[in-house]
Amino acid sequence: MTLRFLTAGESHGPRLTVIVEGLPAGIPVDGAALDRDLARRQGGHGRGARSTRIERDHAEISSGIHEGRTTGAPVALVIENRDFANQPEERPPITTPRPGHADLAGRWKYGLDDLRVVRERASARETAARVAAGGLARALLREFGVEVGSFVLSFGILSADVPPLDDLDDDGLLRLAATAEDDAVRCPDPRASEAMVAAVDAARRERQTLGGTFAVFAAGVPAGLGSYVQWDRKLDGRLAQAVCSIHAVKGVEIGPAFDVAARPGASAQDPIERDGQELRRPTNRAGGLEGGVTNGAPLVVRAAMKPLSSVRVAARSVDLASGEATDPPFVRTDVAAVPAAAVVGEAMVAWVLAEAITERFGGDRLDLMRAALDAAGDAWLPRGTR
Ligand code: EPS
Repeated sequence: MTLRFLTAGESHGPRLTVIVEGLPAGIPVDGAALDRDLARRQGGHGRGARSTRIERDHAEISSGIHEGRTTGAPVALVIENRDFANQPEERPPITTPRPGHADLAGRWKYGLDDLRVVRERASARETAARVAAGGLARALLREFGVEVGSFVLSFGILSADVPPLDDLDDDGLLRLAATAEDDAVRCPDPRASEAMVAAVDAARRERQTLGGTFAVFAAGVPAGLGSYVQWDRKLDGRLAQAVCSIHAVKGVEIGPAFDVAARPGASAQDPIERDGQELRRPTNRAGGLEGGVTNGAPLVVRAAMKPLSSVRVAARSVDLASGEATDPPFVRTDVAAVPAAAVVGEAMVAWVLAEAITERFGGDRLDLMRAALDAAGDAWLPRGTR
């Protein structure tokens, strides 16, 4: 294990804490850049009052950075929960589990009768801490020319009209992400975005929630990260785990995997072509990974997020205190958080790539990692990765 992070904190507790360990020394860290990512995660049409009006996430760095650079020591980051100040002293126990949430699982697993205790830790508020950790991973990746971005592809039944992602190179993907950056739902197709905003408003009126899909990509990825030799070293599997661990994400796809599954083999691969002294791949159906190893093409991961489980319409359940059938109490929530999940997806993909880069090039010192990257030449590197 080269890199690791651990988060702690409850959704309505005083603060979230994350400790990041294993970062090489020498990475320039810009606190304002971490906060920009935290703000990106808070946004997106469909977020509720807490995210948009109460919280103003800021990562307080309390260790591991000296004169703006990592030292090799653990980096501790703290994010205040401003909503903590609004919590009443006494909060009645919750005994009716909400379907789709971790409530019932928490009772079974930890014997917690007050399901509020489960909710507090299982809440997606925790993803703020992940984005802070991901910001450090991103700072490392930037030193290697790797950029991670994202955009929303669908909201409910509405889909963005974008070119097939397997036809796009780094620049094409970066352009889509730039278009999505200022969009209300982080969608690169303005027409679809308008309809998505209206769909969120309609869902809010109908007391419903919406899910959707998003893409996360990495541009400028060096070839040769990951491994094909063992299941837990394969980068596709590690990316799938990382992205699927995001709250409400139930599916992950590398490249156009589900579409490719329906094609005959010859049109499901990316031919290897010679281009002068370099190799090029005219398509990216593999999503940037062959054999669990990066192949120099952009890394493209898509994820499906289920609609948030806190709906305000009848959601049948059982009160575990009385045994009676009932609806769970409604708790304030977002209508949709697909744009936020996309930003969390960036953090998770950045994290896995930072791990893979430190594994390949050594994880103690940035200068030695750079030298190792320069030494890792090959007569037949993919185009643009020399
Ligand atoms: C969440 C429920 C909502 C979200 C929260 C995650 O919080 P509350 O119940 O306090 O309104 O706003 O997300 C965040 C606060 C955040 O920063 O992402 C849940 O149950 O997961």
